[in-house]
Order: sequence, then structure tokens, then C-alpha cells
Amino acid sequence: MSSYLNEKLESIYQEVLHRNPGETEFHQAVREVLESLGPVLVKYPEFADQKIIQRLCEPERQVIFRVPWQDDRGQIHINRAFRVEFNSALGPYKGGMRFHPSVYLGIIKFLGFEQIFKNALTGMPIGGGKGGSDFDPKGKSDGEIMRFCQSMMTELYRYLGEYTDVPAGDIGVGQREIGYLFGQYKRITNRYESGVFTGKGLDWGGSRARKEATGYGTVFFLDEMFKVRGDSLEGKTCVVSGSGNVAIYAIEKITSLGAKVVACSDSNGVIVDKDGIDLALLKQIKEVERRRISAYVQEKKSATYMEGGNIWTVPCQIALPCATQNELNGKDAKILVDQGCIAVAEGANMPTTPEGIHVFQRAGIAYAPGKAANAGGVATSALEMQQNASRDLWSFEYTEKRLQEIMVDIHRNCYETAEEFGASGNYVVGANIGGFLKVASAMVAMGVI
Ligand code: NDP
Ligand code: 2IT
Repeated sequence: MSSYLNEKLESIYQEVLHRNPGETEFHQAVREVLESLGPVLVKYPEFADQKIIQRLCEPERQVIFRVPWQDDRGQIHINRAFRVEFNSALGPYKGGMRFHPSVYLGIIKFLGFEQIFKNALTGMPIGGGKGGSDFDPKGKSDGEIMRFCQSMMTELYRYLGEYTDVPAGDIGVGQREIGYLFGQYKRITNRYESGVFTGKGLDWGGSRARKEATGYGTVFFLDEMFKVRGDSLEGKTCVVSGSGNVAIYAIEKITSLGAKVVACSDSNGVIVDKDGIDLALLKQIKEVERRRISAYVQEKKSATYMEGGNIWTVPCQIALPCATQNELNGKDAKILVDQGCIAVAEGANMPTTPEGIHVFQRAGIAYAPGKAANAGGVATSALEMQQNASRDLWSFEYTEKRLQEIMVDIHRNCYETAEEFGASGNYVVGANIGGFLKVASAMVAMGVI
């Protein structure tokens, strides 16, 4: 299912397909943005004259390199790594690194492309980029993870810098990996350049509330959508896919605001706990012991585990997809709506397929796309850069307050922009146009570069 593009945008899209064969996730992300931009080109013809959209769809720089490393038995492995420096109109390239076997150029490009608009929406001075590798961290020892990170950084360091490109975490990359990557960067460059990485540990340049920021921010955005509708999160039943960094802190915040989370998942299965997910137990299993989510039912007998189950079949009023791209399709969306779901906010990047989005929008439920709803993570990364620049460390309360203000602003911008362009209540249109306008204006101002 796809909507209509006018002739100009259709020809730009065809060119993107032609220039980037086989990169289906990138095509999907581009198409979704282009579908919102028709009225923008009518109002601002200079963006078409200046070929802003064509320039935005072509990364400024793409790096692909080999990462050889040795496992604990001395066997040699070769992985492939990427850094796509997509757009630096608003600041240094900024975006996470993903370690997952599914990673290839098309995934990094879709993520980097989304990141341009997301970062613009935060109002912070950050451009868009993304990186990663097809390295699978599952089942690897700490030593293997360290050697992989060191080998990766031995090449990657050349392209980074606090004024150039500032990576962070994403799937499979948390504080442990960032420690190894930052350590090797520091060693090679002989510079303690805190601002070159975000998501660092608190003792070595990290920011309070960065770990919590993406999940918390998604719930702050959701809360704003409920306020607009004269409703609240209090007493609502919720399901959250995934059980990683974003999922855990979305569960923490929404629970503290009075909702009950009855299910979460990993790529093997789904747990359902009618009493509400036990957050302390979940953190112990996932953050401390790094075990599979199935371990939850061994500790809590009242919960159930569905191996290979589909989390979207669990009845709920709120769905928070916090795992990965295209994890919620048209059929899932229909099941959710039919079972009484009234709101969806994306903690993950592009988790809902175009068909799924269409189902939500036709049903008129509150739907927040990831580039708006999960922007709290990168926004707090920008707050971390700000603290690094001033050699400061803010309190948790102050940092969380800043994060909440940013999410309220992003919500307002998306809401008002959708109104202005005749798409009231459509946060996809609001986010795409809101982000695009900031980047496009900066690009025009800087000339043909
Ligand atoms: P984590 O690695 O901490 O957790 C990822 C979770 O998603 C795990 O439960 C994982 O299960 C599940 N998952 C990953 N890939 C798949 C897959 N192919 N199929 C099914 N389940 C999968 O990552 P994060 O929580 O950091 O990231 C989750 C999402 O949020 C991603 O889309 C990421 O891009 C996005 N995001 C992250 C931000 C951040 O600050 N970390 C900021 C903004 C967005 P399993 O363990 O079985 O693989
Ligand atoms: O998708 C994302 O916004 C992230 N993974 C966080 C990026 C960042 O630089 O904090």
C-alpha cells in the first residue's frame, strides 16, 4: 500500500530507486518522507529549484570497511562495518552504531536518513548519520566484544571528531561497547575528546538520564498526544515490544505514570504478565545477566511465555513498538485496532510498515512515528555533548526536565505543522515537514555544497 506522489516527487523517488538498488528499507524511509512533501514544494518553490530533496537523498559521505577480529579460541572472523555521514547542515553528523547480523548498507542508510529529520526536530545543533556492523554480539564474551570494538575503531577513528561525527549506541551497542570504542579512540588519537561519543559512562563523560532518555521521551510524547485528546495514561493497559534499552525505560516511565504494561518480548518470544511487568526482575535478566526474556517466567510463575509468539495479539489500549524496523505490519495493526488499541508511539525506528501506518491513520487512533517519538535519545545525546563542552555534569532531575521540555516542543511542532499543512492530527506529516523545513532552510543558506 502506498500513497500518491506528484510527478516531481515521483521522479525523484524513481531516481532514488535507480541509484540505490536493493536497499529496500532506505527506499521505504525515503518514500514515507516524500509522501509528506508535496504541499511544501508548492509553498516553497525554492527548495525544488535548489534540488534540496535530491541532495538530501544522497549521503555526504559513506564509509564501508573490513573489521577482522579473533575469537577466544583464536579463530579469525571478518565483519563488514559502515558509517554513513548523511547530512551536516545543522551540526556534526550524529547517530548511533548498530551491531546486528541483519545490518547492511540499506539499513544504515534508512537509519541515517531518518536521523536527519529526527535530529532537526530536536532543535539541537546536530546533523544526521548512522553506522554499524553485521557483527552479532549474541553469545560473545566480553573479550570478544572488546577486540571487535577495538578493531572497528582502528579504522573508524579517522572519520570521527566532536566537530565532525559523533556516534552513540543503537541495537546491540550499549555502554559496554561505547566504553571499548571510546577507549580505543582515545588511545589512537592521544586525545581525551569526550564529545566524540555519547552514551558514555557517568564516571567518564556520560550524561545522567541518557540511558533512560529514548524510552522516557517516547512516553512523554505519548502523554502529550493523550492530553490533546483530553485523556491520560492513568489506568491504561499497554504492550511494549522488545526488552532492550528503549523498551525497559519506556516500561519504567509509563508504569510510573499509572499505566500497566502486560507484555514485552525479544526476537525469540513474548512474555505476558497480567500483574504488570516486574521491572526490577526485567532489568536483572536483561541488563545484569544478559539472558533471554524467557528467563522471566522461571522467576515469576504467574507469567506466561509464548515462544515465537506475536506480541500484537495481546489486547491493549497502548502499543509501544521498541524493537526493530517493520516489526508491526498491516495485519498486526488491524488486530490492535480491533482489540481496542487507541494509541501507538514508536520507540524503535520505522517499526510499523506503510500498511500498518495506513490502518492506524484510517482508524483515527493517535499514532506517533519514531522520528518524532524516539527523538529523546539523540536529544539527550546533544545534552551530553553540551555538558562535555562545558566540562559539566547536570543532575538527573535537571536533565530529565530538559528532555521533557524538548519532547513537549517536538510534539507541539509536529501538531502545529500538521495543522498548518492541512493534515490535522497527522503526526507523520507534522514530523516530516517540521524536520525537513529546518534542514532545507539551512541548506539553502549554505549554498550549493
Ligand atoms: P537493544 O539492543 O537494547 O534492544 C533491542 C531489542 O529489540 C531486543 O529486545 C531485541 O531482541 C529486539 N530486536 C532487535 N532486533 C530484532 C529483530 N530483528 N527481530 C525481533 N526483535 C529484535 O536496542 P535498543 O533498545 O537501543 O533499540 C531498539 C530500537 O530503538 C531500535 O529500532 C533502535 O534503532 C531504536 N532507537 C534506539 C535509541 C537508543 O537510544 N538506544 C534511540 C532511538 C531509537 P533480541 O535480544 O532477541 O535481539
Ligand atoms: O536512533 C537513534 O536516534 C539512536 N540510536 C540514538 C542516536 C544518538 O546519537 O544518541
